[in-house]
Amino acid sequence: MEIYIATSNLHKIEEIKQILKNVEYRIKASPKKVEVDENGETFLENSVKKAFIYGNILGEKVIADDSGLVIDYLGGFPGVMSARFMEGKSYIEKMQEILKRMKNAENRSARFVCVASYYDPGDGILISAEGIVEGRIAYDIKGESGFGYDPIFIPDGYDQTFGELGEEIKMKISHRSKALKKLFSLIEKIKSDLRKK
Ligand code: ITT
Repeated sequence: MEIYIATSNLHKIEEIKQILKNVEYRIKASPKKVEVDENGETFLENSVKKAFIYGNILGEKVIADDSGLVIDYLGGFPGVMSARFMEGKSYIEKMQEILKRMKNAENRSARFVCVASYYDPGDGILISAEGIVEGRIAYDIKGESGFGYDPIFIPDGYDQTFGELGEEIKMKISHRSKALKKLFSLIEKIKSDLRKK
């Protein structure tokens, strides 16, 4: 059985395929790029919206991911705006701007949040799960691994950014990995409960 990934972000596709390499489904990139107006106020709202729109357009089972970096000192910013903040500028420029806004910040606590949603347009089942990795914002941009804001995020328990820590550690502890693992255990549980009825 196949599940398509409802995203146009190539980095997410790679991470999701890696995280889900042992599930019993074949995880594939969406064959179509679908425009979704991500105007929701929460990760949950945008995640469900992406899953629902992609699922209905493709007519296939899909998983969507809405995620972002939540910084306490900036009142939760960029949060759901993580992708659209300073749109058109490079991530180096975006991270420089964040570090500038946090120049005097002692409280550097932050977290990456991901809400992953599964939608099957065949039976109408929609399931979502959240994953969070707590950490702090670094003083400098460091490391080239990963994508987006990885070079300024230091997860709890480590002294280096996700950009420096590399793929293997990120895959173990990331928001995306936690959300997807929870999501797939829920899918199994709900489907098996429904089969018993
Ligand atoms: P889709 O909507 O097509 O999935 P997107 O990149 O627009 O792609 P989001 O709206 O979920 O996805 O925005 C997520 C943004 O949050 C992403 O572009 C990064 O800037 C940031 N982000 C999320 N997860 C991240 C991670 O693991 N590492 C670094 N930055 C991340």
